Amino acid sequence: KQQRMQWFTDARFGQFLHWGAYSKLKGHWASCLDAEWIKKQCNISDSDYLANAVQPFNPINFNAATWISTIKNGGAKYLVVTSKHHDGFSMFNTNVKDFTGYDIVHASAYAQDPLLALSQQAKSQGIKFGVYYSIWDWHNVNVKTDTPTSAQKTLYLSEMKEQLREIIQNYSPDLLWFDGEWNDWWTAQDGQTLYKYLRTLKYDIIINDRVGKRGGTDGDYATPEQSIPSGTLSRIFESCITMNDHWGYVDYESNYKTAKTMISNLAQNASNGGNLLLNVGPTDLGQYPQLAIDRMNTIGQWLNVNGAS
Ligand code: FUL
Repeated sequence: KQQRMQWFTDARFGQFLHWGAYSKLKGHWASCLDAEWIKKQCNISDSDYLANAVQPFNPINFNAATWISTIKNGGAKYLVVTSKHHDGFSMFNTNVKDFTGYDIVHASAYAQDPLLALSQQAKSQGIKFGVYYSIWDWHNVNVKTDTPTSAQKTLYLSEMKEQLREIIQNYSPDLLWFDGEWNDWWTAQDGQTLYKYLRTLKYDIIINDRVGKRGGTDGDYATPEQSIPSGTLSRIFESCITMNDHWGYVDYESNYKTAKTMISNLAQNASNGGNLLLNVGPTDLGQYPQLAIDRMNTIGQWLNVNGAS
């Protein structure tokens, strides 16, 4: 395991990307405000979400090479990008029943696969490629009720495994970052079974603890959220934090942390043996917000002078 985890523990710094159909709404639904949770928090119906977020989503300015260069200039060694958040919308080309037709290639105006472009660019620029996947799913017909029968759960599980197989086959990720495991129907045992299955598809893949119930032995590492541990933890960890007040894009973001704060978060984590996964929410048109680009540049400059190789 230590060998398998080596690139990750050496990396120290990764970039998190929350990007999906919700980005199209830029944080607004009438007077209700939210980012990647907007569908649930603002009670958007399936048909309204389809018509206003999913179908018109068309990030024409997306350029994978530019994103990866920004990540690299900032000194991050890997990225984790949302392939499917809680809204159930797939940001990649999926052909799995009950998911296909609700994916960026088949349902959105864009009709291209950004995950493919990102995985290729990451590989060519030497950045490790991680994929976020939400177990909780507000759209999949089998589990959207949040109280699936065991037959429905079994169906969802097999479809989810199929999707993860697509992801591993088509994008060869170095890491899988699960989330949304806290619902009532997902168990630690489900997590262990899934973990073992995924390792048979790619033996050296790294998987976070939210594949299970975030217990001390779930997955390969712990994922403190919006907190920087003040000391070492009993296992490998990666703190995920936002640059501002949201994970997904909103057009009213004003509260960016300073680059100095982010650098000190990074240094504190590194000194405690952990990684920092610093989040950016790209826009509906597929660009990094300028303030995020500025922060990445400043962090990169600091690391060039003060960082280890
Ligand atoms: C949480 C999610 O609910 C948030 O939307 C975000 O993805 C964060 C990293 O994990 O559990």
